[in-house]
Amino acid sequence: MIRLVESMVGDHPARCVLVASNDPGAAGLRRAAEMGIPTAAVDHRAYKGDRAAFEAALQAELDKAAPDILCLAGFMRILTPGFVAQWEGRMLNIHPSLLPKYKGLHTHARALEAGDAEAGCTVHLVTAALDDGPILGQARVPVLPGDTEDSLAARVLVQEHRLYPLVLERFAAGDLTPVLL
Ligand code: NHR
Repeated sequence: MIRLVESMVGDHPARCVLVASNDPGAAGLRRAAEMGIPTAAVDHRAYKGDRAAFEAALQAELDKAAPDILCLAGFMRILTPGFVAQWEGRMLNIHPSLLPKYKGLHTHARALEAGDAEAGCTVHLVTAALDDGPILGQARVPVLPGDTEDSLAARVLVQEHRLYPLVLERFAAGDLTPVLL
């Protein structure tokens, strides 16, 4: 969850004001806390399939932190149209495929199964339709002989860590033209 700042501090126009997860054991919560960044854990399992109730609890945490931009990363709960509408145009996701290829789950297995020569990741705006929003950036990697799901995922992850901050930097400055790595 990101807040824009009036003037650049360091080398990035955005500041992280909250790290939130549906998994109380997520490593990112611990790392954020170590860095002094506020955290929130909203465990979806407590809401037993009631997505709207889960999202209301999440929204309450977001209201407290008042971010300008949400960045989903490894967030695996499909969001309802009502929640998406609250944040539309201000919510980004990074997805581990070269969209529009392989929306949804098991992207690396599907790329290997198809015999693709290239894989990668995409940052896109989140809309009600899954992995379907406007593309803000993509990074490509080769698929190598002998690749497994894990080896390909690891190669893509290196690029995810390059791509997301770059896209966010441009998005925060109002630039929606795609970043291609
Ligand atoms: N919500 C909306 N409305 N639109 C998008 O584009 C979204 C979204 C929520 C998450 C991330 C996406 C990904 O990058 C994302 C994009 C979860 C699933 C899924 O099927 C699919 C895509 C993504 C995230 N989730 C199952 C569910 O029932 C649970 C799967 C599991 O727990 O393993 O929510 O990959």
